[in-house]
Formats: sequence, C-alpha cells, structure tokens
Amino acid sequence: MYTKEELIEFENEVAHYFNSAMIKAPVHLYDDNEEQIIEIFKKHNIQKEDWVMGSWRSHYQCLLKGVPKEELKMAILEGRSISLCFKEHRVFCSGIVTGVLSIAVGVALGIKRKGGTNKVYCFMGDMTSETGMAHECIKYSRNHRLPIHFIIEDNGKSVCTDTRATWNQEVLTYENVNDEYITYYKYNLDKYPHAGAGIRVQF
Ligand SMILES: Cc1ncc(C[n+]2csc(CCOP(=O)(O)OP(=O)(O)O)c2C)c(N)n1
Ligand SMILES: [Mg+2]
Repeated sequence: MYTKEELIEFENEVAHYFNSAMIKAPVHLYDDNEEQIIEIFKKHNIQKEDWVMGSWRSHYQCLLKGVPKEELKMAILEGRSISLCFKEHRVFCSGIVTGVLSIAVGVALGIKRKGGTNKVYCFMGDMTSETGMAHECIKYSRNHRLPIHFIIEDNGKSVCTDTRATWNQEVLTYENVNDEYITYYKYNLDKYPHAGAGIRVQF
C-alpha cells in the first residue's frame, strides 16, 4: 500500500515529464484526494482478484491496485494515461465519459452468474455520476444485487464547467451517499488544470 507522500511523488514525476514535453498525449492529475483514495482501498480491502475500473484520471487507482510503478510510468510515457488498461492486474479504464460504467456492470454480472466472490470497484467523477448512464448502471446494480461498488469523486467540475450550476442542483444526486454500493467523496482539484500539468505542451 502506498502512502500519501509516495502517491504525490509519483504524480509530481508525471507532471515533470509532461511539462518537459516527454508525454505526447493528455495526462489528468489529481492532487488533494490521496488520503481519501488510500482509505477506500484499505476499507474495502481491494484484492488482486477484484477489478478496478476508472476514467482518464486513474494513475492512483493503478498504483493502489498493484500495477508496478515502472510499468505504469512506461504506459503514461507512451501516451496511454487517458485510458490505462492492465488486464493482468484487473485494471480497466476508459477515456470516454461513462464509457467504463456499463462494462463494469457487465463484469459484475459475469462474476455473479459464475458464483464468484470477487468484486468490481468502479470510479467516476461528479459530472459522470449525473449522467443517465450512471443512474441506470447504479439502479441496475442495486436492484440485481451485483458485486460492484461505485466511487464518486467530486471535484465540482467537468473540465471547466460547474456541475451543480449545469444541473441547477445544489446537492448532487449521490452527494454524501455512503452505503453498500456507493462511496462519495469531495476533493479540490486546484493544483492542476483538468488536463496537463500547467505548461502548455504542443503534441
Ligand atoms: C463522451 C465524452 N464526452 C466528453 C468528453 C470530454 N471530457 C473528458 S473528461 C470530462 C469531464 C467529466 O467530468 P467528471 O465526470 O466530473 O470527471 P473529472 O474529470 O472531473 O474527474 C469531459 C467532458 C469525453 N471524454 N467523453
Ligand atoms: Mg469532476
């Protein structure tokens, strides 16, 4: 298990590579959510057999799931940060907003049908959680009691758009919902822009 400092060190390294024009594709960094994401992996005791699914912002999930640091770094340097997939480590991510959700539900359904004991952990941002696709996937998973847990990471925005202003909704649908199927947490993405690491890099 990584410490907060180790996660930040990895992210700083990626930011340095990006700002040095060594990565010729977008990177999406976190900042400020390290303690909360470590706690999720600890609390749920996420194991090798479990699946972790995420979005364009998924390097912390990869590290915490057990993807070796060097392997992850190489994938990011090769420009694959936006959709990191490591089948052998049971990590699957998609750069398409909501792209991963139905796949995560399908994998959970497969586990249930085969009588498996492992589980799917599916991460999504606040704007993703307000889409129709998220509502359907969460409803289906709850009603069919699938072995899946959704984690909603709320930084208040979708790129530069305020999620609450978009929907004219002060409290998001899953805000503060913490139960068998959902973990919701808030963090401030202040240090980095939505994509990149602060210095404009021409691909
Ligand atoms: C189908 C689709 N539409 C638009 C985009 C562009 N896009 C990439 S990330 C993103 C923001 C989504 O916001 P949120 O779910 O809150 O995630 P965050 O980036 O804040 O973690 C958008 C609109 C995309 N990747 N896919
Ligand atoms: Mg967001």
